[in-house]
Amino acid sequence: MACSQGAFRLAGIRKSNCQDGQIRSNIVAVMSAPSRKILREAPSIGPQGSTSVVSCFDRDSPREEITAGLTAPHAFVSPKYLYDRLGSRLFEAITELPEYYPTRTERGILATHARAISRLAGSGVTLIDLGAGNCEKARSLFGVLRPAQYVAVDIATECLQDALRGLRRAFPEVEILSLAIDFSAGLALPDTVRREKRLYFYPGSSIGNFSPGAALALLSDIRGQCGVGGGLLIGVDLVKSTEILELAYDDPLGVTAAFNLNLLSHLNALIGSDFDIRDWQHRAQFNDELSRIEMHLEAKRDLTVTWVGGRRHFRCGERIHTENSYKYEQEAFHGLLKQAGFNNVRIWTDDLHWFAVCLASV
Ligand code: AVJ
Repeated sequence: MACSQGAFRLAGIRKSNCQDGQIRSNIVAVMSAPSRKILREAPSIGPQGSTSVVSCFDRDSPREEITAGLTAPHAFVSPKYLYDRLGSRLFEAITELPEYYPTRTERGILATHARAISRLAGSGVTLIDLGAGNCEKARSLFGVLRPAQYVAVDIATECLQDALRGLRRAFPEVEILSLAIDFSAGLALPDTVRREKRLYFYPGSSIGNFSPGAALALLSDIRGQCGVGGGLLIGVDLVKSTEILELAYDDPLGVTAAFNLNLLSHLNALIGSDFDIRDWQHRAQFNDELSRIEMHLEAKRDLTVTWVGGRRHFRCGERIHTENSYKYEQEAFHGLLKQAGFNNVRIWTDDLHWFAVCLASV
């Protein structure tokens, strides 16, 4: 599905059942660079068990989208706004915390099973890295996997360029591309991406930001794109004790708190709001029923926030929901991959069964 210049295409409207029985409509739009308006589903944030919010907003001015979330009965902001410059650096710091086990656990699984992974994936794959970031995880596979082409996809590509320079030097035989695409708004790739043996790589349990229904839609999209001979290599965080989960998202050093609170400075810069960070505190809780970590920002006193185009009064203790991070039972995630149309699934985990890496093919 090549994406022609300047085109804006509504790829499809799907309805899928969520785990909580709610019907979610998922509007997926495919767009190319010059298009401004995008239609998408905000990654599963919203009041508990509610239907998803479908937003139509201007790419360069997220004001309407943010206003809609801040003025909703249960205020929420999409987790994508956690990642401004400082936010991306704070996230990198999180991945080095002893309490934040996902990054190092996944790295260990990939290192231990790199050979098995490349044997199953075959040689000369087109490795498509969704949310490449600093490319560290894909890079760890290069030595054994030897991809024919590497495509680094990310919304923010400044950080990506430095990483790619190093990668090009170390692996001159691999063709390396970078694409600035918000793939959660559609997976269409330009014609420069090889069609043969597409291996999508989606590490870090980023799939956990989506509700199970939206995750299924994304996995089905990937399944449709990778075709026969291709596949998906995906990392997913598994259910474990509430204590371990909550410590990973509320570390004693306060790095995750800073990461969450920094969202308010990002909003101040984006929409001219007057959030005072000192009025808010970080909250991270495991929601057992929905099997997800929820991050919120909680008002420490009664206050009013004002911005161009809106205002909102918050009572002391009232919260803004900023992120969901779903945790899966291994069997449930296996089921989701099968439902998405992947018939062959291999799963590797660590000794403690905290994290899983899955290789799925058609
Ligand atoms: C990047 C979405 C995988 O959910 O664990 C880390 C983001 N939030 N600490 C996660 C995050 C708070 C992270 N993902």
